[in-house]
Amino acid sequence: MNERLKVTPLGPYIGALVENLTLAKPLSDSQFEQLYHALLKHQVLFMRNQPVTPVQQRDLARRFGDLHIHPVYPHAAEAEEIIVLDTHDNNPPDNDNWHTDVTFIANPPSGAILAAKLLPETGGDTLWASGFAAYDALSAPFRELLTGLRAEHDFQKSFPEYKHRGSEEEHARWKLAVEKNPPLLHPVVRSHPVSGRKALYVNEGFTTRIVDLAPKESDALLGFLFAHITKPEFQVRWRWQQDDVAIWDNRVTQHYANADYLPSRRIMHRATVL
Ligand SMILES: O=C(O)CCC(=O)C(=O)O
Repeated sequence: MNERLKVTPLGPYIGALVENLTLAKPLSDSQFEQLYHALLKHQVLFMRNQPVTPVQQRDLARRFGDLHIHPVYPHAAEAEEIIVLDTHDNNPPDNDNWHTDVTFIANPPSGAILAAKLLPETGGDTLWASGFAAYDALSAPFRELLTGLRAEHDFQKSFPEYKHRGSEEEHARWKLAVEKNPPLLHPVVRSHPVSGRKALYVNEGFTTRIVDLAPKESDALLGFLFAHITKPEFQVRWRWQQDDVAIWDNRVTQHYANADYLPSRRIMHRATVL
């Protein structure tokens, strides 16, 4: 059997289409290794026509590492490691902001796997941006200015209290999550733990301030960095089809889920790898 994956880049900086594999079945070591290397290189991979059950998705994600269980998002009945993002008029999407997943913990997830389960007729695209490309595009003096700076990341910035008052149970879960996840610091520029390559590592979803600067300096710098990282040059945009799967390197990318499809419903399943 030919186990060579076909990997086609979708642009110069980020994103590739991967063909010739079936994610519902356990991957051989060779397939996994090719997939992993493609992920390191392209940062986000897309695969068409991959109907995976929550258990199959969880098992695939476990090949990459231990899995994170989200403190507030609901999960699939069959697997608590699979977040269900079921959005519609009564549960509007909340991922229409540029974010890196779960940077409110000390060791944020290394990656994630997202599967398209139910799609609107049109809209609902997702965009990813490369922190490598954004960093590389900065001038040398500006990179120097960023070196050593630390930024605060706060769970409540993306999960504010008013959105979690739907029921007493929901509010109690939110309060526990806030207690367990106080704001913490990450470097503004981080090095990829495998390649050592530097990437910009602030995201609008969770980053609140640069603690080494005066508040006005921090606001101005974050404003610039949030705008800079979302330049179209550093992005790839994916138009989902039913049963598409995306896998991304969460250490050096951020993403934005377009919320342009209401009142249609959209369901995505996410596994998050620590
Ligand atoms: O629904 C999507 O396309 C992306 C979901 C997302 O932003 C996330 O899982 O963090």
